[in-house]
Amino acid sequence: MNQRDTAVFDLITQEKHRQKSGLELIASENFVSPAVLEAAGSVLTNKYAEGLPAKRYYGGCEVVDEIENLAIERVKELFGASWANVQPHAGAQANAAVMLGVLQAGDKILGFDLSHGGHLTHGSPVNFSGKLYQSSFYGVEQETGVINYDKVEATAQKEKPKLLICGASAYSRDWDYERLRAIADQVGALLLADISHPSGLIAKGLLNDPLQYCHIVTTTTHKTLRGPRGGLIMMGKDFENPFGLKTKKGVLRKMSSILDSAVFPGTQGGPLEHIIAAKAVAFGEALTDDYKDYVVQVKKNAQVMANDFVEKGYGVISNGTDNHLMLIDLRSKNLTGKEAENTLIKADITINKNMVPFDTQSPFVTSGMRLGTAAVTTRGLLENDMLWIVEMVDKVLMNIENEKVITEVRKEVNQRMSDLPLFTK
Ligand code: DSN
Repeated sequence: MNQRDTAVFDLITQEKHRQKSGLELIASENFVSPAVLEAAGSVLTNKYAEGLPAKRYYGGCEVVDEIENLAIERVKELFGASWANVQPHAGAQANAAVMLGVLQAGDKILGFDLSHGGHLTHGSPVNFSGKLYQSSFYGVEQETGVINYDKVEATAQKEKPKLLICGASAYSRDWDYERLRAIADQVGALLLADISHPSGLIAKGLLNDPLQYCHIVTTTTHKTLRGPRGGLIMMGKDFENPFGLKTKKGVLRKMSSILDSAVFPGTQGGPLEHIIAAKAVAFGEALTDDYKDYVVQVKKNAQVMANDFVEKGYGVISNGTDNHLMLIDLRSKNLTGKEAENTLIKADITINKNMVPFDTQSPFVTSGMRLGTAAVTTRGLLENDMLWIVEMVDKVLMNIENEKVITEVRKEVNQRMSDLPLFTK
């Protein structure tokens, strides 16, 4: 039992080397601090704690209760929320719990089209959200790459969804939550914002505030928020449920109680208290001025990167970005997303292929690639480095058959990145 499991730990060492020596441009990834990593790898993984702090189904939860309360209080302070549940294991689980809490099977939902930058859990037919509920979608305008809220309103009027969902995994523009709330109110829908991607920028006031207008907000904790892999649910203001659900004493149940029950026992078992501790550490970090400097730099870096791609003739959707990511249509370069992803990885540059709005390719091939600056900014890279990154990406993409050029780029990338820590500050 004391023997080191070299099969696994050698692979972990290899993965650490990969992360250190390459350029991580996947928009949904980031590098956590040593403190977040320590909490995630702690003995808290040993503890069962089904239930909520002070209302558990197991003994010995005094310490994890304090940890979970810390995570809840910190995230409420960070976003100005009045209520939060930090147990969802991931963003998908947070969305599943919200839908279980506010919908009946067969109810209508309206979300942002996956092929325009939306997310699987917002109604895709291959996901529970599209199988259990009747989904319809809104998208972006072909000419601008931006959402037309008049069209969202028209679709909402036609479909009369019970839940209107906003948020995306590949949309680089800010959201008009105030307008979306007005639309939701017109049709009697609840409004859910899934802010998984830009939540770190929202927390520090660099983008519009969804908590002011949306009934419910979900996010992952590992993207711009720079915590462990996980999810959470929040509300700006708790409210009495509009479905007439009552407590045993005959009073209307609060949404917070319905959502808590939808997480456990509705959709999950025991919470991952080691991950909740790591979330608490990450939220503590996100409350600092250093983190504000970080997200400001993430946004600056994304703008410089997007502008430079535009200058080099790449089809950046909506011609720029308000957040940490950009979606690039490669058709003007006669490339597919699959070719770009597969070639860039040979130079240790990691991106993901992505559908672009009105794509003519399948999801396995795609016409686009998605890039983000959250991870490279954590490594300490600044605006000038973004110009270098675009130069490296462009050099590879313009020479996809030229192994010599690709090898040269890989060496340059490795040389520049290997000396930098994964987490700067
Ligand atoms: N897989 C995440 C992303 O890359 O955006 C969303 O679930």
